Amino acid sequence: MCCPRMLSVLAGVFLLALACAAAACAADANYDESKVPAYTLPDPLVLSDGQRVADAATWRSRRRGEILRLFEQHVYGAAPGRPAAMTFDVRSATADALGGKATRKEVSVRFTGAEDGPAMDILIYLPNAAEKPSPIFLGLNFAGNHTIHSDPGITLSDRWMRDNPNYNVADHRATEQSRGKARGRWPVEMILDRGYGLATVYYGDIDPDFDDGFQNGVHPAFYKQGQTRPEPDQWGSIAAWAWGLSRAMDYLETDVDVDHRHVAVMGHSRLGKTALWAGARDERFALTISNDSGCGGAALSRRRFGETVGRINTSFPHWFCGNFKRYNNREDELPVDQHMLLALIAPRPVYVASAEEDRWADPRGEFLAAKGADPVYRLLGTDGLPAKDMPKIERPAVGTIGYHVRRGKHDVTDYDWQRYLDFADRHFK
Ligand code: GTR
Repeated sequence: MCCPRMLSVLAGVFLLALACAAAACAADANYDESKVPAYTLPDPLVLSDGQRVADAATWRSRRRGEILRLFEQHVYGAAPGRPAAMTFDVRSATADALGGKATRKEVSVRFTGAEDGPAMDILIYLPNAAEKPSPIFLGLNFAGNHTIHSDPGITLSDRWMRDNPNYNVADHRATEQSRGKARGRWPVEMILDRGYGLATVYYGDIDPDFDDGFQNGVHPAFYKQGQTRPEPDQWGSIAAWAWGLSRAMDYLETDVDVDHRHVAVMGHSRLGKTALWAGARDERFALTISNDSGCGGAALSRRRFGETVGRINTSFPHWFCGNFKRYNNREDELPVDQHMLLALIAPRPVYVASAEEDRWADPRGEFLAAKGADPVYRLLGTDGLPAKDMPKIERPAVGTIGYHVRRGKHDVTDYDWQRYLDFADRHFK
């Protein structure tokens, strides 16, 4: 029999479970540093045949390629190359946007060249006060280009998006009230005032973020005859989003107002994982920024702190390649760990940012991955990460690898952007 008291306890437990699921705080997630299991990281400077990588030439000619292929095969999946028939259509260019501060462009990229095929829209702001061509930040956004600023000149996205009352998205469509809803994460004026441009794309243009067996988004356009979903070592959604960033880079290379040798690729959370994979694969990205990317991004998988491989593959089966599921609860069998993802970016600058309260993303695991990439950065003649121990809150450690942990929660803040702008100044100017 259930007495009223028991009923209310049961209801309480149920509500707690719901709240927990919403906050993605798995009841079984470990947040206790003393319970992090002992682990041994694979050595980025040992070749698969056991030989040591003793010089930069061996890293370049042999080891980098080995690690890249391991991440393709076991983690993100391999993506196709640049489609030969892809087209760019500059749909608008306005020199007096944001009260004269910026030039705004909107560019449609048709991946297969077909009008009715998969496509993405790039929104670009360039600083009018600075010399052109401008260095630029490129990042995917979560809810449409129209959310990054209230500028009425931005085309309102008509794509599928996740329902979200905070963003005024209903029936999977954005509304006029969605404009500017993500502006807290995109300080456009601050970026322009520092002399940088900003380019952004709604990630759902490339692949809508839900598990539909890869029937929508870019994947089907690249299936071989008779293929209905990617092979276990072919691209999942993160690899597709990263591929989209490379296609945006293809456009930026053609834009005379953009300094395409100084493009910084940046992303938050799942899009931070994406920015890292894009920066790792595509050496045209001069600088890479990971904001709170966590599991499958900058955090070491073997620590099993906060979100784990098993948990992420269960919540988001479409993010990684099929083979990655083999490593659910078997992290030690992974032939790589995420310090090797950061090492793939070497010697190009990489910045890893964590937030103190974002334990789900494992701040310490993100720092340790940056530390684990340091020997590769040093072998390649850079200063790597100048920090022996985890830096204190809001005391960034900055070399060719940068790291900070700021106060607060899982988010992108002005504090983060100020550090990224300083980091870009340091390496671009
Ligand atoms: C969470 C996921 C994280 C992170 C985050 C986000 O639910 O567990 O890995 O990617 O979403 O992208 O906001």
